[in-house]
Amino acid sequence: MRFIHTSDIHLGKTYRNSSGEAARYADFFICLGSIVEAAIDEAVDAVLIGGDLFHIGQILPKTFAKTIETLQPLRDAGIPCIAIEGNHDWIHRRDNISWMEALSQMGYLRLLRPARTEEGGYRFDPFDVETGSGGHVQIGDCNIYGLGYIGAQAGSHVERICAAVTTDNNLLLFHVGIWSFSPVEIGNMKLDEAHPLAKKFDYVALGHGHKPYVIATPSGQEYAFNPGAPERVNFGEEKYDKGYYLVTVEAGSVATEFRPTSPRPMYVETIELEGAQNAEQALERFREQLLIKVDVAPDKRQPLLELKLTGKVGFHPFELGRERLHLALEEVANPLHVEIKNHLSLVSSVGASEGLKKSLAEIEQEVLRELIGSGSDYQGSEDELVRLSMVLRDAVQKGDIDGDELLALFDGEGE
Ligand SMILES: [Mn+2]
Repeated sequence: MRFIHTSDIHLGKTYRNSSGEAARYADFFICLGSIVEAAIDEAVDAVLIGGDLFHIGQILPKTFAKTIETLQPLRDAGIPCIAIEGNHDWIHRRDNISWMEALSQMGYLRLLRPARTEEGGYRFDPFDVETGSGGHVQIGDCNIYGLGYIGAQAGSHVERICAAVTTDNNLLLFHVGIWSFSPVEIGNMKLDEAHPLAKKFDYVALGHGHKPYVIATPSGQEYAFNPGAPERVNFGEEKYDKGYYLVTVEAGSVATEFRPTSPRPMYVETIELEGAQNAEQALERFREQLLIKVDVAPDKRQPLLELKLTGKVGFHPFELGRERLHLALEEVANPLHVEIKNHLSLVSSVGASEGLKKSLAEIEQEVLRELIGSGSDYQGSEDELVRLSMVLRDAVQKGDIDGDELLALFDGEGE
């Protein structure tokens, strides 16, 4: 038997209200489409999806329609798509049919779910095409079993899972992470807890962690494989290998090949602006560093960027507002979507331990001078602006002018 094992497709994910919303939404369907195409080219016997086909349980109707469209060629080719639910597909309302169940009833998927016995054991009923439900499906002489997402107790269920399987040539679909291999912090089990699975299953098809990894018994027998997400789903995945497994199982021996996919470029970078005196200088350095860090060759797709701005600067960090940064970004990196974390701090001279006996007026003027001086446009005119501010303050405090008269005062000073 030859099959493709993929997982964590996350259809429906996008950046809401971002100009790249539509293109980003399409990324995940394009990615699944490329895997479907490969399955047909390779004429595999099945496609296995280890959970998180969808990004959320309650998907939009258009996501459902696009999923059908993307899976249609697989169905037309007669290649079964065998799937389990992940934590993202999980639907808590039992009175509602889930989108995964609907796809299974319509014949686009074979959604595998175990039943539970009264004693707390597992039972894998044969998959029924009519109802689109069951926990076990046979392809050739291979027995494929499906567990969804169990959560934190997964490790303590291994014994019961193995006890429910009495056939040979077994495969298991399991949405669970393995501690120290999986980058996800929840829904994991310990490595030792997983090993008994190797006795029962020739291949455990994992999903959950978006980073690929392989699990072997202490004697070195590889038995559990996590392909990771084939597209970059979240920031943090920019350095992971992206792809899926093409697997051949023959008489109990397993051969795997990791086939790369083509995810959208993603960068998570720190931009160091330490010591920039004004916004212009900072923007210049921002551009220089982007050019070095982000590869924007014309044949590449528009990248996804997460940028952290750091350093102590001589102007108010608010001056590097979204609009100015976005203009510079468009010029230099042309990103599809960008998230900026502004960690800049203003160099402060107030509170420095010089002359403690200052008059209130002096302190006021110093504070004002610093505030004004931290605006790049006002640098060099601090004294004039401090004096004007004091005039205005005095006039307001005396209460003898207001509104238009205050503005007239500005005009007068400006001439
Ligand atoms: Mn996932």
